[in-house]
Amino acid sequence: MLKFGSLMAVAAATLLLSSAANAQYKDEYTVSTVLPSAFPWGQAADKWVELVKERSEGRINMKIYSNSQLVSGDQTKEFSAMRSGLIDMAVGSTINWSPQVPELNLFSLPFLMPDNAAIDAITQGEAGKAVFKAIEKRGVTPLAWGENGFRELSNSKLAISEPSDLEGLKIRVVGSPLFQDTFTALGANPTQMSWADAKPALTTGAVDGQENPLSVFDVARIDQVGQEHLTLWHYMADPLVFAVSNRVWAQFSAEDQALLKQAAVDAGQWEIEKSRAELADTLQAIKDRGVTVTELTREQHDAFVNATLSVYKKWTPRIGEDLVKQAQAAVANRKQ
Ligand code: X2X
Repeated sequence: MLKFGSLMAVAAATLLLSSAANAQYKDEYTVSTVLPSAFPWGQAADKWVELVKERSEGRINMKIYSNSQLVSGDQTKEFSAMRSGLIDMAVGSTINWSPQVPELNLFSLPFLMPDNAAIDAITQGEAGKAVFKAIEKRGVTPLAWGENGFRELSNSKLAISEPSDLEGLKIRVVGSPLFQDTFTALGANPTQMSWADAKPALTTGAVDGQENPLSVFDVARIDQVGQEHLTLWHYMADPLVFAVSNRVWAQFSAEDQALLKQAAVDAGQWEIEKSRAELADTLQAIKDRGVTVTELTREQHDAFVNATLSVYKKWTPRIGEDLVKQAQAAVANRKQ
């Protein structure tokens, strides 16, 4: 039996050890996002920070830097900055990280995921696990999924209901070269630019159109910069990933790693449910502002699918044949 004195010594040593471990913790961890708190994306990050603070009783503090400010507005640099330790954590879009993690282009394949059940079948299944492994292999620890949403097409010129309507239209596209290929296949004239540059370019008419989820169109008031036409084509959706730089991750105790992960899972689930539930009201608000909303018939939809098939041919080898097949099978077998 241990004497009281030795017990005290053990207790003191434990205290020392745990304070030594805590001493490695930063006073504050940086969390990068593109969109701030007015958007579901920013709210996902807010929720994560709040849950971690609460559950760690204030030991782990995170501060959000939105508008990609930690990478001077260039959202395609976020992943590299996290990998190199310049950014500790992020809630990032699969699109913005795909230049460094080619597997993430999976979600950008046009018309791969027809509905929410298809997104969930991929993220919550084997394909989702394989994508997380790909992220981890490149220096970042993924913890949970969130959602930016199905990206719909807007423009200032005409109601788009078939691929030929896009002929020659200048469309702002996001960070992965895959989007250049999709819009080129449709006959449009795509220009890649950051979110920071998108609204000014729409305002001056440097571009005619853009694609983003309804929540982004609504909150950023894209209708106010002449985007009068909106086509609901659901051609892709970008999940969000809650993640921590591997270097920072390794400094947390196993308990705190579990805490950070569970808080991310809970925040992600909360945000996905919330943003899906808000969608109908958001669409109504957009219509109420006088935006022409075009929905596609099955035939019109299929014309877009056929026009973009070449993207699969070029990008499947880059994403990984097995991963694409796995995702397609998950979608085909999804629960409705
Ligand atoms: O830049 C965009 O369009 C945005 C905000 O949706 C992303 O960061 C992918």
